[in-house]
Amino acid sequence: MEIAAFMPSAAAPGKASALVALGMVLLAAWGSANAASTVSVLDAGGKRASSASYVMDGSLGSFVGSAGANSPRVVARHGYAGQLYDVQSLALSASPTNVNETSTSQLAAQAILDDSTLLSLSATSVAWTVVSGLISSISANGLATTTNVYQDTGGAVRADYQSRFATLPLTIRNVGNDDFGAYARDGIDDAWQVRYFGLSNPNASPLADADRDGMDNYHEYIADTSPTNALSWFHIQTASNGGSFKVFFQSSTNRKYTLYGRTNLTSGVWTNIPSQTDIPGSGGVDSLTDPSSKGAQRYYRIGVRVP
Ligand SMILES: [Ca+2]
Ligand SMILES: [Ca+2]
Ligand SMILES: [Ca+2]
Repeated sequence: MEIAAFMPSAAAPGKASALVALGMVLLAAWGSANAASTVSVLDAGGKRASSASYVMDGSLGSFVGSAGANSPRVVARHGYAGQLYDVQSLALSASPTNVNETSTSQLAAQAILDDSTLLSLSATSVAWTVVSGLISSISANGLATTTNVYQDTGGAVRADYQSRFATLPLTIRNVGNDDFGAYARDGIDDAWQVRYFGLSNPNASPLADADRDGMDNYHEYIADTSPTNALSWFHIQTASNGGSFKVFFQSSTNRKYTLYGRTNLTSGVWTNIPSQTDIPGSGGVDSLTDPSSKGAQRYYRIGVRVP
């Protein structure tokens, strides 16, 4: 913002007084090579100058006054011991607005006054409430505390001051994947449990086999198969030996697969095939191939890993 300095015309004092006595005085525009002002009007009392761009109160023998610009609307006051105002609305802020789960954010409120100036409010003078989201509390001094979430989650807080209120959205960031409510610390990604079982369902526990397909929830999670569809469970669908062994399975794009083999079904060490290790799934029926298996008797299994 720029506030132009006001310079009365260079008339002699006696002449200026005579002009003021006539009422409104039109002052000529002033300018230089670096600055210019629109035409200013001086009121009858000789204390206020205004133009299309600004208003400026002068004073005679005291220290109070105000100056302002029209666009953007800003008013500054100087020298007043206090002022009367009306609160038109509230402006809220938070630091940070993207707050981690089980962390805090400091809320703040400003009153927007009838002359468009801002008045910072102490947080304790404002009544804070939670509108929505996993915000466990807001202290009297405006410190909001978030709870665990299973994914990035929106929330909102509200501030009431006098007869005005405002709301502010916050984002609660998911930091840990296994810390949400009844699903915390059970080895399964909470978002996966909520996706299949809702927010708090005993059927989501790792040892439960909700769809009774013989594979419990923990292993369905590792394989990224559906724990609520008995036709969905991880297994080798087919195998072929067209010169070398190839095994087929339904894959997930969120998992990686490794082919293990050995020559005896009941004994020996399962050894991974180096070229068939940690292969990303395509989401369709994939296959892994043992290139060294030609003519040999071999047994296979597939390992699944959560990246
Ligand atoms: Ca979490
Ligand atoms: Ca969990
Ligand atoms: Ca299943």
